[in-house]
Amino acid sequence: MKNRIEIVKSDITKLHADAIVNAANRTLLGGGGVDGAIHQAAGHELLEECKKLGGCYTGEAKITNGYHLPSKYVIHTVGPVWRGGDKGEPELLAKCYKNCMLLAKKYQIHTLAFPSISTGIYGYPIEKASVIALQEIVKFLKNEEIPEKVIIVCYSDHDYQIYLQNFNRILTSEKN
Ligand code: AR6
Repeated sequence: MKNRIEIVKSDITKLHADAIVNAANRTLLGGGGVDGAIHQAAGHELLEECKKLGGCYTGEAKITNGYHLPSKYVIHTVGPVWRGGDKGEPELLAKCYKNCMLLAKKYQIHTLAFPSISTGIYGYPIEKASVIALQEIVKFLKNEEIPEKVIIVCYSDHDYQIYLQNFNRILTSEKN
């Protein structure tokens, strides 16, 4: 598992992966944060394609081309807004990761890069969200060969350290 998951500190729009994931909103028509950065780097063609998709429910995912991005595809998913944690947020966040990986499998995407979904504007606490993200990715990769590799892209050093610590914790607990 250790060689199929990589945690990096980077700007996801610069990444050369087969697909990058966008933490979008239900309109799929762009926004701030990583969504804004992806639309800006991909160019207006991405918005044109997104307009045809009819939005996306929270926890679901839809795929488009990557246009001017170094990645071939963008998988758009809509994370839950944090409302205290007892409004289904953990299940919805887990669904985001799972549905993105199911699309990656369908499209034979070998390298898939995720940002930290919901932990920016949507306010999901990073400590809790990172555990869900990692557990869901580990669970999926255990049963599937594609995607071969998942890259988790952290934007801040703080987030990077939390993901690394929790990843090591999960790997250690798996060995025992
Ligand atoms: N590369 C990698 N990660 C990034 C980048 C980047 N270029 N830019 C920001 N992040 P957010 P959300 C990190 O707010 O919480 C949008 O308006 C950021 O530091 O982008 O799911 C959408 O349209 C944070 O760790 O997404 C929605 O309305 C993570 O990406 C709403 O925000 C997610 O933060 C979605 O909110």
